[in-house]
Amino acid sequence: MSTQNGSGSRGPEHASPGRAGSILSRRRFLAAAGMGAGAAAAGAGSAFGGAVAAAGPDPNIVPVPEWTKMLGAGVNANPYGKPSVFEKDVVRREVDWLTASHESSVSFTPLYALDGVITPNGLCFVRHHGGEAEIDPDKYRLMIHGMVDRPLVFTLEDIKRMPGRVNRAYFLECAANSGMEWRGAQLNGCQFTHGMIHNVFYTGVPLKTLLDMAGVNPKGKWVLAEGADAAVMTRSIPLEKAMQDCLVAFAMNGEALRPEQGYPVRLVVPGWEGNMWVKWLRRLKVGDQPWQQREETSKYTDLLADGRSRRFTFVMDAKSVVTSPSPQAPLKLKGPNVMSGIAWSGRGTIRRVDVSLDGGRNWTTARIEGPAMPMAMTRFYLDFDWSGQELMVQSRAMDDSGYVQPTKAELRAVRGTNSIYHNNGIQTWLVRGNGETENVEVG
Ligand SMILES: Nc1nc2c(c(=O)[nH]1)N[C@H]1C(S)=C(S)[C@@H](COP(=O)(O)O)O[C@H]1N2
Ligand SMILES: [Mo]
Repeated sequence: MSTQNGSGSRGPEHASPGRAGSILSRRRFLAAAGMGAGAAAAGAGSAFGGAVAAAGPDPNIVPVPEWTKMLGAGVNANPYGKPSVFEKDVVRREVDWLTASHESSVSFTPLYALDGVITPNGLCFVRHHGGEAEIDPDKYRLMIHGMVDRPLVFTLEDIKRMPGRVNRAYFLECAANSGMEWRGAQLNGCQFTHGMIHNVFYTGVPLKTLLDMAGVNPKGKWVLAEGADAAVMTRSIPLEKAMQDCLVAFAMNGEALRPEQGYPVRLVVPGWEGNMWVKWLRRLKVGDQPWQQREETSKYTDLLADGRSRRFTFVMDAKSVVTSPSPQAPLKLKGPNVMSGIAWSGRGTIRRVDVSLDGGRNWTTARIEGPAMPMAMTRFYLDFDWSGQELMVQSRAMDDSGYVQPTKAELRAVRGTNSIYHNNGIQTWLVRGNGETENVEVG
């Protein structure tokens, strides 16, 4: 960062978000950080703990560290690379009381520690109903049958040599994400309140390609997808969606699917609830009506206040969360800070994210940074100045269909509190004067 950027006139370039804090422009940041012209003397009140003299640092201020005085490990010390040992706490976590067994359970993505838009493969949350199937790729088979002209069986090699392979980034969100929060703030960390989501680049073949090879009967309206795991996870997918953008994927982020994500083949159902993304995909059957499987009737269905249920709520509505600060990522320093968060929508592309520092009274539009792709996780930032006052941090996503993420109160007014699934209400984090951050709700 050059000190020259601090010179020049100071325009009224910062917008006030209200009482709770102030938004930083780059120029104001340099001034606040003591990096502007005229603030170059050592220790001149820098928010970054000591600027150095304009003549350059005294080499003795920073002694040669121990790691410079010896040879490091060889290039192949880890044939499959691992994160730094100092990042050992950045892991998936379970919530002990949530489920009765580890085989039918969920581990959560450590969103608070991640940045950018792609979830690293080893940190993608895992949701199993019958444990992880271990499938020999040579013995893997995918069958297409039902209302088709030619029932077909594919090997993995068949799928990999099909024409028309694509790469697409999509979020996968379990419909139960934030489900524990329907009746009030409960879990202290965005890993647990929002961590049933991941966003990776899939490589695969459009499901349409396979269905066209089999020749769908004109009466065919639904596709049944079945997994090869002990749970035999089975879901009905409208043929229209199957033909539109579903993928039969064999790779994530450039490498083979991880076993816990469905190796060697999983179904990708962009923008729709995670449960439909059948892992260890074994069978696709074409029919003229839905099969009314357990996971699309008694489960993944929203029970309303009057006892009726919403039927087939497949699309995941727009949602967002501030990942830092958050309970597992408290604010550490006063002065310049970067608020970071994610937004996504199953209806399309995230167009705008607004952030509030005072519990929803005043809003400022955040900076969307990096690719904003349809039905994919989108990153937003707000550069802000924290003087140590209490904050009530919120974010509100808007997508290109015009949909605006609702408050939890708005959501409950329509859906009641019987439901577990499809909670996309606005999250509030209370940041205390010491930086500690808590999951709360505003009335
Ligand atoms: N075969 C099979 N597919 C499955 C499941 C399962 O238990 N078995 N769980 C579903 C659920 S509920 C979700 S939310 C997603 C989770 O995908 P992930 O484990 O890659 O995060 O997979 C879905 N596909
Ligand atoms: Mo799920």
